[in-house]
Amino acid sequence: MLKFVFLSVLLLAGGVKGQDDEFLYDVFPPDFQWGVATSAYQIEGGAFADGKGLSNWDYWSHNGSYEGHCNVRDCQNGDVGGDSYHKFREDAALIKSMGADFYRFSLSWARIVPTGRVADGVNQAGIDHYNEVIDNLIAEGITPFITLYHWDLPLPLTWDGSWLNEDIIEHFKDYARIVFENYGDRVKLWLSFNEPHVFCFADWTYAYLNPFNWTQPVKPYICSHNILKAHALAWRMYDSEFRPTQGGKMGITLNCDWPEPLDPANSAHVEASDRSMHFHYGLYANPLLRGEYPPIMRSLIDAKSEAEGRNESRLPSFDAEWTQIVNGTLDFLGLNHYFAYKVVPDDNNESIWVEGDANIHIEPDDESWNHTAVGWPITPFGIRKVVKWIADEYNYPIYITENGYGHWENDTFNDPIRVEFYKQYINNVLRAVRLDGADVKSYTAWSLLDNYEWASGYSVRFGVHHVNYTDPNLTRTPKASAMYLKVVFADNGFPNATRTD
Ligand code: PNW
Repeated sequence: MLKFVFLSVLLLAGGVKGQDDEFLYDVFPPDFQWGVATSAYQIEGGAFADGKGLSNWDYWSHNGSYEGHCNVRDCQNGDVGGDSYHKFREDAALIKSMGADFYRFSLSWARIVPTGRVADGVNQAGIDHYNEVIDNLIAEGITPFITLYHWDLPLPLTWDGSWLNEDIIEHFKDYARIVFENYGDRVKLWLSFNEPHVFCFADWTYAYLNPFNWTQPVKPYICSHNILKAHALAWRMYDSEFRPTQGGKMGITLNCDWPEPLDPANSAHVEASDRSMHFHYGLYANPLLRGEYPPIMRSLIDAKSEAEGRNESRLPSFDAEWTQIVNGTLDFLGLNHYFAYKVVPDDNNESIWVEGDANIHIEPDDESWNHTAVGWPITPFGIRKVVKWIADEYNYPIYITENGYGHWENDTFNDPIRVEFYKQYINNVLRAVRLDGADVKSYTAWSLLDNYEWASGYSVRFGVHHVNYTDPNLTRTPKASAMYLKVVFADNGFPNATRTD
């Protein structure tokens, strides 16, 4: 009897949700690209090697504390980490054995430009190192996809105000020039920044500045404004000086989780979700594609700033010249996505976080949602919705540059939850492409290997390869998820049930 009730509920749910909620057996377009990702501070180690300068994270993981605690769980640092600085050949072999098309990794700015300012000199040993990394990838048949800035900022620039000091715009451009000059003959895919919304809005752990000072947000918007200008100048320089001979593409990658309306039938809830999307994704995508902040951000923050008695809006504006410079400086949109959350409208939310300015409130997760060991919801439907929203709003090529599953401590090599995570999330990307018509060009799994998960140190593992940190060799071992992705990559999706079930 119970079995019967359970079955009918399942059937009913299937019937109500409709056909396109079902697992889709189909493949991605033939030119779809598959990759795996890491970032410099999270995997390299070699923190003091061969003339590298120090970064905010080198400093921050060793010094200082927040409310009497180490800044990082268990006071861990990235001095050695996975030691990819020395093991990059081994890493490339892992990528090759997965059959990935590309490897997304980031450069340590301080390894190439030790003080962050090119006028102080560049570090030839650092430049040579990445030449070896790139040459080796290409020799292995793997396309290098480089992020210029994935949160590790040369320390002197950090002391100078980091992304709040607009001098950094020119320093970033100078660094980008060195990078394009040295690697652009072989590297054709570039990301300027990884997730400015995280490092501009999160607390000091990510940028070594406290953007909020625990008042209504001003600094996160200044940080974002400078990021947009820095991106635009680097893109324009690439476009005019390097693209004619090098012929690559440059985008930015934006983190965006999915704001699920608490009641999808309530239009006010849907509008709240929409506002959250503009405040997270549109904040950067809109200026770069349309030359201005999303109109809903402009009107809400301007009105709030006036009500707070300010002379100027907390959201800066681009003057006519900057509007021209910033507008139209993307070759593709990057997306990092992990989970969904529930939103409702709230016009009186005094929160100093995004919710306050966006007039939304975040509700507890749906009871039916499972969570990763580290507490992030596992909501595969969210990646389809977020991709569809971006595709509908901007009608632009989308590269999914991160998606993955984090777990406490030493997973065994058998990681069935991660396998299921990839299966369901990638299938939802497939539905966004095949059923919703989104122009998604690529998918990237985060991460190639276990790594330094920022303020969580080594305690959270996102890798599809296990790293044994107690073994001096830092041995890498494929988890079941690496082997599962190998099949999905080879099949370019899910052609039928036999290979991936
Ligand atoms: C990303 N969130 O960060 C970063 O790009 C990676 O370096 C990091 O290892 C990975 O995701 C896993 O955390 C995020 O709260 C940090 O939504 C926080 C969020 C999303 C992404």
